[in-house]
Amino acid sequence: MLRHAAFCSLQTEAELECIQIEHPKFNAQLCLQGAQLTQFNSHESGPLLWLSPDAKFEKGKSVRGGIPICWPWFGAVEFNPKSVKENIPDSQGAHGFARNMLWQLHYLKESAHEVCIGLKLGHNKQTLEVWPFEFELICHYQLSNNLKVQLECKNLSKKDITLSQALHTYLPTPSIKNTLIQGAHNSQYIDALDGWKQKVQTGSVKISEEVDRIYLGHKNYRVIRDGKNLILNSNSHSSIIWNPWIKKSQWLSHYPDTGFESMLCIESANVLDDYISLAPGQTSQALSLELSAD
Ligand code: TA6
Repeated sequence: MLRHAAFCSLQTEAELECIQIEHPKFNAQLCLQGAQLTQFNSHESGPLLWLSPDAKFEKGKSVRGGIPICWPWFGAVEFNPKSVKENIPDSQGAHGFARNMLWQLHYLKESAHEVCIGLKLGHNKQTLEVWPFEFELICHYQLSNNLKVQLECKNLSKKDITLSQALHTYLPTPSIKNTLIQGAHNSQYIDALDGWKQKVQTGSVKISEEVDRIYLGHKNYRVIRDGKNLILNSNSHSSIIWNPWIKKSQWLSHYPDTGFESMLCIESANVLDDYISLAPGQTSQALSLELSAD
């Protein structure tokens, strides 16, 4: 498919194969590992994603930045509802296996207006050892001046499956101190840094310390920052806002000590009571996000 593509080519970045896209409206980098969009630069609005300056492109490890796909569980296994975690060995790390595995190119459609790329991951010996279900996972990217992502799963098993998931989006900001996140006023959230207490958000979210919060209910966010604002719309009924701040920045992998000053994560998710259940043969309503600037 790529051999005859007008805007896309396969490039090797360290240990990983990535699709490099040079389109009249944007350029982007999409790694086959994890189906991870690592870079997206709109010619109209500038970069819409943050990639760590210390990012490493290593086999079997998610790249620090862009949009890691957390699936079929989000966060630490023990963080999940019983029906999700009962199928996962405790030894497993955070955020599932999909972001560390090699996906296949499923389709590619190019036009002067946009590039649509689909990537697919299916069950295999490795996944079945960790998660005893047959599945087909497809991630659809629709890239133009802005970006749309849709993640859908088909249950190929003969039994119900339950899962949690997130599009773990890293967003750039010129200065975290001058950044406000609108869209969660009066919403309940779980504070992962304060004993998982349930709290209520008053006004915009400001980041002046480590923040790791799971917001409950459907949210669309506007990130007010120096320069163009970012708009992140999603169809999920849970979302996470995260910034590691000073202390955690010093031990996070492939992340500079000052990284917290120029990024934040807003993660479109289906977690806690918003987890996904699929009957045999059922396809999930896609977890979708649309990211733009204005
Ligand atoms: O989404 C927030 C979070 O769960 C944080 O607690 C932090 O661990 C972050 O994800 C990054 O996780 P990672 O495994 O990619 O380093």
